[in-house]
Amino acid sequence: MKIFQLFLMLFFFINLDVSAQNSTATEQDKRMQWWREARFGMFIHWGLYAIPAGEWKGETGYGEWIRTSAEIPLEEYNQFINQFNPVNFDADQWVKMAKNAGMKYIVITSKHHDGFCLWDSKQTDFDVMSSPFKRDIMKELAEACRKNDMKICWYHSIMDWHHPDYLPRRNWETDRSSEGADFDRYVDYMKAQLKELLTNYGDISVLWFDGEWESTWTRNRGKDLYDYVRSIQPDIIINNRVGAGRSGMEGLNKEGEYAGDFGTPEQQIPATGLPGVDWETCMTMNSHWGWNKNDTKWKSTSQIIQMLADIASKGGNYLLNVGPKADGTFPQKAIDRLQQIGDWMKTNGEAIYGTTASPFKNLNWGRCTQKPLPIGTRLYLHVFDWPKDNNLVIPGIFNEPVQAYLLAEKDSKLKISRNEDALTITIPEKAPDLINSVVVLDIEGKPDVSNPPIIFAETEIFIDSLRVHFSSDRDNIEFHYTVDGSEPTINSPKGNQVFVKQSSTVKARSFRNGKIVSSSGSASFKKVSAEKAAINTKAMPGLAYSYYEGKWDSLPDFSMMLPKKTGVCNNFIFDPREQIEEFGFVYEGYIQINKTGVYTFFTDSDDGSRLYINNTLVADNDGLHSLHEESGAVALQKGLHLIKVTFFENSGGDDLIVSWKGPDFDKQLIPEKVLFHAE
Ligand code: H79
Repeated sequence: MKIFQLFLMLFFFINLDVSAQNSTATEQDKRMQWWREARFGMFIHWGLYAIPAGEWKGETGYGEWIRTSAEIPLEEYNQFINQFNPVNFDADQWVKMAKNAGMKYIVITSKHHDGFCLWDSKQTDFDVMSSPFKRDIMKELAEACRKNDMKICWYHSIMDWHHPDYLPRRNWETDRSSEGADFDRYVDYMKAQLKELLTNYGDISVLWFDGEWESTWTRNRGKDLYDYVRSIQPDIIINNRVGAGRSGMEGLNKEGEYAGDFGTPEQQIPATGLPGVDWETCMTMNSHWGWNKNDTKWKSTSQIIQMLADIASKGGNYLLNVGPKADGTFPQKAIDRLQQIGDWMKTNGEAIYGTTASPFKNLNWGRCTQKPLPIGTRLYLHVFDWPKDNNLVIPGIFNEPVQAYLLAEKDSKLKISRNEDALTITIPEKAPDLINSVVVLDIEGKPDVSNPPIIFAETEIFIDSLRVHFSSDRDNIEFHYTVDGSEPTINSPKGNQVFVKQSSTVKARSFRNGKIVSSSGSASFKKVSAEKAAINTKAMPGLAYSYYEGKWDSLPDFSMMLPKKTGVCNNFIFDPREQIEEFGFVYEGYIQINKTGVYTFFTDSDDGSRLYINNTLVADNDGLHSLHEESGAVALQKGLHLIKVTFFENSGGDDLIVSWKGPDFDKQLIPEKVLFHAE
């Protein structure tokens, strides 16, 4: 990703997560405060699927998806309800295990995709009250949480394989007719259930939606649901899966689609956290969410503790899953791990709770988290690899050190010395902890570390000249830069910006009092000439389209195929389609450019798309994926230019959004009035 793209992304994330919800940043900050402090929560996946425990007809790899993965007919699956009798369930014990592990909130499946409800719901008989157990599990847990100062949160699946009105049906459920099914009625059912969950159980801290990726779920339904939930509990926090804009398993949202309060990377930790965006990694302790008795792939305590530190060092939360057994107890392996994590947290929790992301890009011995002090900053150095030479080196930090000590031994006074831009802390021979020993380093001021300057320009290409500017969040620095790719020195030109007039590699470096205080950042910009406009073109309003049918995993060569239908449409729309899945479109025509300059084109599509200008590929967004955006820039003369967009939809969600940004306007949908086709 280019630095200027990253900038754009941040801009969007920061703006949209609040504006979409009509609340101000401070309201949002207030609402998110406990969650940002908490950093560590317990996910619980529990339901009928705990009974087969991952096994069906000799296959042993299933989890909470068993009904669909093993294609179990509804009536057969429904029978599990008669066996659901977790007599050893003890809400207090569960909550105490979470609390003892250092977790601050519990997110439990009120309903997973199978549709079974763990509370007493008046909306359905497919709930715990119809099982032999007949106890409202949500009620008992909510009460136990309240007693133990633990936040209670619901995971609630939008997708529902049980409710007759839910659509679409699984394609293998051929004998379950969808005739008469009404998705709007399903949404009413879901809302009535959420009303129960949000009125009968006290304050609910998070609503964690899931199963939003099917074609029936839309951006507007998401916004409506978000508003509905917050109209009942205004302070509740809602994850981004309430909307239809999640961008794959990495769990963050594509631009403009942030209908929710936090992103949800699943089973993964984003390589770099995103400042200004709240996110939470959810992860299994073994390799299933629901209980699977044959799963031997348990993560070690050490892996889990290091992941917790890794996530905190990137500014995120960790939601660690337990899949309880059918008798109501936690698996022993989970109990052991929770206990060991708790042992570490008792000494080191301070280095996790309420911390923010590391100021360092990379530390070869571990991770760093930080907290502001009344004056200065406390850095928590999470040392995974305890140096054998007694020296813990913190590279590229310019602050004056105040004190250093081991978190496990608060009165240990560690010696600190400086060697140019590195601080070295003299540490004892023996690590206080084999997994992650925390060394506290207090410094004066805000962290001033040698990250290179950020180099930013509107686009990567330009026609005449381009303004490139430099920034950094550090104080008291000056930039020296070069435009020929060489390393900037004190003798290089100084300033916050440079206008480049030819293709250049720009490098910038931070200096303070004539001394280098960072490595150099680098970015390349290319001078191009604007493509000539078409001449003598007779253009009519609208785009020519060709409509195709077929099942593809990537864009086929439409030029080799016969379209099912052709015609003219105003826009990049699917209206001419004859089926809602397995189709493709080619839109072709001209786009009118009113001012010579550099234009950036974006396609945002589910599934794949490509955008060509004057027969050159500008944005390649091919592949089987949920809503995902790609872009590219091109320099164009005033006049008409060829535009072509290809698109295919396999199954699930479908969308094609084509936007652009020009020299005198911000990113927007391409308006119909600039689109034409040849006569
Ligand atoms: O509850 C657990 C899982 O059962 C549930 N989420 C966690 C918390 C889950 N359901 N499905 N999956 C996980 C995997 C689904 C992946 C995909 Fe997609 C759905 C691939 C394509 C559609 C979402 C949208 C991810 C990529 C695009």
